[in-house]
Amino acid sequence: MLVKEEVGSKERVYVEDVKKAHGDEVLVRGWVHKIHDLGKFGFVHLRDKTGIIQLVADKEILKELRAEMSVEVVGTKVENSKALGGIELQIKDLKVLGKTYYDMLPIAVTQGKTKVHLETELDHRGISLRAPKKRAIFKVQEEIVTAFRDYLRGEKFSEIHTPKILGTGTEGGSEVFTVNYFDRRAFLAQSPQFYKQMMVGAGFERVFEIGHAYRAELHNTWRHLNEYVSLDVEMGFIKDENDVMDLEEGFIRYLFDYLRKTCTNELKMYEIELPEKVEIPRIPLSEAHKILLGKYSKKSPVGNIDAEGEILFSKYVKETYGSDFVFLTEYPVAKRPMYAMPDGKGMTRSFDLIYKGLEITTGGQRIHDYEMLKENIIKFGLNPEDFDFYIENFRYGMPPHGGFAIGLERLTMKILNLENIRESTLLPRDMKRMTP
Ligand code: AMO
Repeated sequence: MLVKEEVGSKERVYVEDVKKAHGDEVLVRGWVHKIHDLGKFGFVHLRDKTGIIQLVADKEILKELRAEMSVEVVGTKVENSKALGGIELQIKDLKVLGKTYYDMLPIAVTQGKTKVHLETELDHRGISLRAPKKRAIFKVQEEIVTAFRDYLRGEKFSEIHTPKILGTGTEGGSEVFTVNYFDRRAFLAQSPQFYKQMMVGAGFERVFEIGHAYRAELHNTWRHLNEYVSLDVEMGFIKDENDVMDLEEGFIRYLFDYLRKTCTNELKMYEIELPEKVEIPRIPLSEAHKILLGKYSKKSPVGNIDAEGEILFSKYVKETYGSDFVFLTEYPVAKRPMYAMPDGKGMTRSFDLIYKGLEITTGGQRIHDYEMLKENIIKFGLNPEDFDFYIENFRYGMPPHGGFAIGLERLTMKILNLENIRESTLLPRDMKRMTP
């Protein structure tokens, strides 16, 4: 009975479809999730990408099975109210597709929460991700990306793909990786900032990109990665930065509705109830500073807010407005990049979006006037010639424009209330990790 060459010529049925599949017999494929040996027979849980189903196996089959081997099974459907999903398969034929070679699994896949150190989990990603609760994180992440794409396409945005190897840094500062590019030095893109603006001017008007960004930050924290996925947006013909915030707020609403529909089980696993109503207050940074000082005796760095401030201010916003989100606006010129549009009062038309105590977005209106941009680059102590390719785009009628970027891993982490950004990163790159 065991290890037949050909189990059957039937078409494979995914676990979630077994109940509604035609006929009494079905063919399923997947991994041996759990084995419960009762002597004369036993129960085996089979896991595929859609779920887990109970199989009833006889003694002969049981003795051949090991946890996590991959198998193909033809079984007869039997209703059983005690089984997962109310149905089980009585094994008729079973074929081992992928053997196992281990003494002990490095991670217990069957536990809801793998009880190992995060680093061990990351060392063995190919097996740790098999745990349904870990897999769920990336189902949610996949749906965030889909929602982002669907929402923006619905708003007439075009998807673009820009280079990650650059001749100059984008965001400035020291947080840029250098790479050898033949006989020259090149940089890894810190963001698609210049290119997304360029494409607005190139007639695309509204663009978005889902791509990697690189930051040589010397921060080994729960919220920093050295390579992350940036959900970038740029739109032309805006009135001011409020149009950009309106767009992002619209996306968050769309996203939550979308996740409620597509990730019901995953959200349940993490006991997450996404709010039905999303209305995000917009508060100037200076006001946030006053509130932090008055209410929590918390001093903030000039022109910014630190990690502790973000957490405290989120608490205040939740209590006062009932919102998990807050836009902080009116950041000072000196604290924003040279492309940020000044408001004429020493501040910029830029903002951050804080979600449950963590910055997940920076955005704003950009300078679109050629002369003003050139002057600003000089004011920032930079050489306009180094940005020739960028500022050239501003000579030919660049419309007023603005945009934002969301860190995908940060957004995923906060939606699911995870503690460390590495949990919502498939294969994290941080100061210590370059494998797997
Ligand atoms: P900023 O540098 O603030 O802005 O980055 C935007 C968002 O990207 C995410 N992020 C990170 N996530 C994980 N690890 C990191 N080291 C990291 N650095 C940034 C955060 C952050 O809010 N060009 C502008 C965006 C714009 O104005 O359109 C920019 O890159 O979620």
